[in-house]
Amino acid sequence: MENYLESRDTIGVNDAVLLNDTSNRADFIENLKKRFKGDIIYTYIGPVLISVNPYKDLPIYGADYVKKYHNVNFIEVAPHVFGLTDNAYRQLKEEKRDQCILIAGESGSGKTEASKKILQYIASVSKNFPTVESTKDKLLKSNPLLEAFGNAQTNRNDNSSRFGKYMDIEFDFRGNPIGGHILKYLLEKSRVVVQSTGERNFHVFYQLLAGCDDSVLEKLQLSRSPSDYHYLKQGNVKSSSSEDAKQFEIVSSAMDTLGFESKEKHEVLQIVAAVLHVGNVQFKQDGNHAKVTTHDVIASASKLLGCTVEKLTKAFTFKTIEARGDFVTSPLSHEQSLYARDALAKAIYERLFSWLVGRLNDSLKSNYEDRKTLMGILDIYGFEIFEANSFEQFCINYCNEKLQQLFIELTLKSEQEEYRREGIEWEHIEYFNNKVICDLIEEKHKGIISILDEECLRPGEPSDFSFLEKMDKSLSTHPHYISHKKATNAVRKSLTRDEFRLDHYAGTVTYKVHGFLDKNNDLLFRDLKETIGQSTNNILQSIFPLSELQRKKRPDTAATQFKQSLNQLMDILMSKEPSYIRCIKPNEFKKSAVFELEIVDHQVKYLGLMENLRVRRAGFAYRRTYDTFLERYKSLCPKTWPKFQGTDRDGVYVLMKHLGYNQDHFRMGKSKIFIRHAQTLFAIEDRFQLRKRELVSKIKARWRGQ
Ligand code: AD9
Ligand code: MG
Repeated sequence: MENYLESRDTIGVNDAVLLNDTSNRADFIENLKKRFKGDIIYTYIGPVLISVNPYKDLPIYGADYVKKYHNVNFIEVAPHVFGLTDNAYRQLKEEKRDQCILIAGESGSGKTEASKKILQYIASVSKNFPTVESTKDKLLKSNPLLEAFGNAQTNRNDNSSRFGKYMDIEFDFRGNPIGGHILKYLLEKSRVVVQSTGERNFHVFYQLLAGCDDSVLEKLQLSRSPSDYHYLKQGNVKSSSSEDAKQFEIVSSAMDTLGFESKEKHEVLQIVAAVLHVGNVQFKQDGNHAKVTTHDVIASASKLLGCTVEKLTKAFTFKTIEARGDFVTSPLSHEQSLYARDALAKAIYERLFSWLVGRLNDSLKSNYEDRKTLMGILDIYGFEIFEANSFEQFCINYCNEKLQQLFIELTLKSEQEEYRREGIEWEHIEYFNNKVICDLIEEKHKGIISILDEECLRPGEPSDFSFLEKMDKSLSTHPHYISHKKATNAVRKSLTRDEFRLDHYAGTVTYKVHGFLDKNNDLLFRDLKETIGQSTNNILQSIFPLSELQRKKRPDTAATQFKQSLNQLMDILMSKEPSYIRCIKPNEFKKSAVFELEIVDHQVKYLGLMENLRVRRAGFAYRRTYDTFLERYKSLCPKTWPKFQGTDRDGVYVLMKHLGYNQDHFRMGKSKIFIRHAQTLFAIEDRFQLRKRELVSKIKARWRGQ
């Protein structure tokens, strides 16, 4: 605790609750800025950790730091992701309570980095028995593998997560990691076939081209240059092939650690290579249907996909439909063939990604029979606003809304519960509850997802425009939905006829409606499924099971599946003891040492940090159990020094009265004292330091006298 109080002498304050005026946002941000400039990126609001992305490597994650935080109460040391993790880990070990660490913040704010530090810390402080070592190794290696396939360079972040990830680390009764399990959420698969300017496809494609041996490259019939591939050159990004090559080594060795056999590994690479070849297949319009013009390319693609050229060509240029038991085949146009080609590439890649996660889970599975305790780490894609926002941004931002809602409800709830438990009066704090936006998106029958599904399933000729029209009709009065029809003049001018706008908790986003129906339907032509399902590649065969062709029931739409999986995730998180990390991005240029007030201000506002601080404060800035409080300060009152004859609670009361404090300064809970303002605590601490010096000099004087 001494260190915690000494925070007044470090740069700014360690815990924003200690600021003189906690309702002043400028002061709060000034504190973050001062610390950031001094390379202190972490600050607490009570138990919530704020992290400001430094955009440079800081020497604060080494073994010395692990040691500093290990088994130390987190408020006794400067704020750090290790401190928060240690606290959760100790609760898990000592109280056998499942934990979860929720990391939020916008794209590029440092969530994924934080999640890696958590894993690193757990791996460092847990025991190193051989079995545990191997589990830890696998857990650590799962990151580079998943990042290679699921992360990409975007305009906001060079290593942006394009999927949501929830990972449970499983522990035995001694608190040693024995296994793990990963849940993944909606991969942004459209990136496989299109990238905006300045963005790349998923890392693995570039890593493969830069890093594999010449002999493998030849087998995969690839060249080294990304610009030879339609799926890799659209973003026009210059990237470092040496960096990609280095990363390929890491990914390849991760696969070894995770137990991939060499055949399996080769099959994975074949699929990755096949996607690149598929992207280079070209067509021309010949009469009323399309014909393949790139014969060498389709030969390479079919070889790597384990099917014949004839079958693949047919699947790209014809479509078979089942109608009342009969199969009708018709030719595709040039445009439809391109669509089929891209749909196949996306489906293959997405299913490969799911297969990889499943494969990782097999490898991380423990055969521990007793009750396991769990620590979940949630690292999702952050809130994002691009120039053009589509179905993917809609899902990503919806996911962030859900997480924000969980944060609001749980932080307010747990704080209120503590007061109730302790019998302390509670004044309600107003805050913006984004449930209204979650409802707008997900409410049954009325929400955007329902409207979208209805359009997708409607007979006739539903289109993106008819979907937009329906939304405009039924949601126009909603305060967070802005339609180009109903909006004011100024807004109308800024919205085109194919757009709608949502006022998200984290900002206003304009969505282009193009592709919503198609992406939500997420259907793949039967001919393509059949062709790939008969592949000689074992992985492809397993991820395109032919039994799918027999299935009569239509699968749930993409948005509905996503909604269901998010709601399940919320249940998982609610059942655990949560800790929070709120990541902040200091500037839009991925630059170190630049702290832009406006950008930080916006994030502080929408993350609800000021409300969080107010609740924490309004609230009592400081609380301590009676025994620890009395133990520290008992020397300040003759009735409690050297020992109080009575309960700790009475002792604390007598002590506080003796120091001249009353109900305005503190409240007595059932097991804790609650001190309203930090200043009160500082004053007590100052008196304590003075008293300590007096006592020490008395003792010294006595020694000298002897
Ligand atoms: V996204 O929503 O997946 O697009 P994240 O995950 O929030 O985003 P990420 O953790 O990937 O962001 O951080 C972006 C970049 O910032 C990293 O690649 C690092 O270069 C940099 N970063 C983030 N945190 C730290 C840190 N603690 N120390 C040093 C950091 N650099
Ligand atoms: Mg990330």
